[in-house]
Amino acid sequence: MYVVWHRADLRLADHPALLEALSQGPVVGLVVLDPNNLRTTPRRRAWFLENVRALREAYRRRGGSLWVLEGYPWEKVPEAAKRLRAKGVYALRSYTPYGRHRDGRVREALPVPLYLLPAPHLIPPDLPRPYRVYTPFSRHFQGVEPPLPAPDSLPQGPEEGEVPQEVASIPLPEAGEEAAWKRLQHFLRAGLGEYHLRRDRLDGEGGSRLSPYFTLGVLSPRQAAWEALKRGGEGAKKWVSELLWRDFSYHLLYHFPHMRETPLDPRFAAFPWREDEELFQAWLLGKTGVPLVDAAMRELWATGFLSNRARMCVAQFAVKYLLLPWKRAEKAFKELLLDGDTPQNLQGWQWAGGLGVDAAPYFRVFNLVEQGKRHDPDGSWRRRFAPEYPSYEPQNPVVDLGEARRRYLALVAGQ
Ligand code: FAD
Ligand code: IRF
Repeated sequence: MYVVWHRADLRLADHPALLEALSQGPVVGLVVLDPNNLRTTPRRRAWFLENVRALREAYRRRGGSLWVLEGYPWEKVPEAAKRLRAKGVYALRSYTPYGRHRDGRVREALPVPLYLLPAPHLIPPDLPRPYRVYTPFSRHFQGVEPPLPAPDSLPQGPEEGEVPQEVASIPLPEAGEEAAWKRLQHFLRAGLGEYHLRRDRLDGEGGSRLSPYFTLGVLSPRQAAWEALKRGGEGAKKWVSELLWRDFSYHLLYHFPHMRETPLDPRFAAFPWREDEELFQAWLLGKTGVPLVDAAMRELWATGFLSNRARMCVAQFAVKYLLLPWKRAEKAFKELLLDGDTPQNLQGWQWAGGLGVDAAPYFRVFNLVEQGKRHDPDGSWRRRFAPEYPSYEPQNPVVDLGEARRRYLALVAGQ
């Protein structure tokens, strides 16, 4: 008997560890509900748990079983292995600081081997040479291998543990691999061809909205890139380059774990961030008087999702216009996102905030009125989430945009 331990890979298809374990003998799946991961907002807990439930159903439909245990992995994985008399535990390698720490502790506590197989990234995040700039990193992409099939049937085994119920307070997308696959197919048909032309829309309708699935590994980037490149064209090329940004995020955090606390650009290490609670709350709750920012933050609260363009704008506003403590803003933002992911969110904040990711020039400060007009030309997105504003012009804003911009530029010039 072998254990297949699922973490951020809540799927049966394109799962190298599951197939490898099956080639060795019968398997039982395992998810450990880890308090270190689940200390988060109800919406995010619910999204994770609903996908665990869907994975259990997928195991059952193929005749197999998924154990769900609650506790610290270095206690629960050995417990499962012992009770099942497993000869080994298989999982996909994790590249995040906590994931690596956890896996080290589990390996020490396990009396049987822990086999960690490479997860299907498009570029392995652990490339030995560290890159801080995206383009040279992305050149390591050498085409995509075909994804692995899901097993047709799974060996019968005992089942253990319940998946707790959690109330999300916002509507969630449909959980599970089938739902992710349906959304992928819809995007390939309706969105991929014009992706490069429509991806900047503030309403996010130019993108796939697959990020909540990628974050939990309900869909693998290899499955997505394989299907997109099969269709080909400008849109597919651009879309795969965005999937490579995801791997770039994992690469950055793997090589520079300190970016969790400090900007990659050392000039910002001692930046005079403003600890102003009122300003922070105005930003977080979408009450800044800047229509684009307010529409975006309210959409985030209401839906758990935001387009890439809107994320860039609100992160820039927090960092460059309000000089809010970037780390606190980054964390609060992540807790509201269904796709909130440590490497991608850190990369996004440090990139949009000009804090040292890639070659994003610090002096580039978005004009938030122009951004609104350009990327939501008919104003329908703004009206949906911030209907009190007749246009993208600020109304009693918490800062004067022109002054704040000059203040920021003067501050960075002096660093
Ligand atoms: P699509 O446009 O369909 O792109 C396909 C996939 O590529 C996405 O699902 C995502 O996995 C990946 N991707 C796209 N753009 C990026 C990017 N700029 N960086 C890294 N990966 C990317 N994405 C997250 O998944 N989790 C986060 O916590 C997160 N935080 C962000 C914070 C900021 C400040 C910024 C600027 C970006 C952040 N992103 C994050 C990246 C990006 O905004 C989202 O992945 C994207 O908007 C999701 O929509 P989609 O699935 O329709 O993307
Ligand atoms: N992984 C687990 O193994 N156990 C859990 O309880 C997890 N809960 C999560 C909750 C949310 C909102 C997200 C992700 C998880 N994950 C859990 C996946 C982790 O990201 C993954 O285990 C990673 O390797 C460790 I979003 O940080």
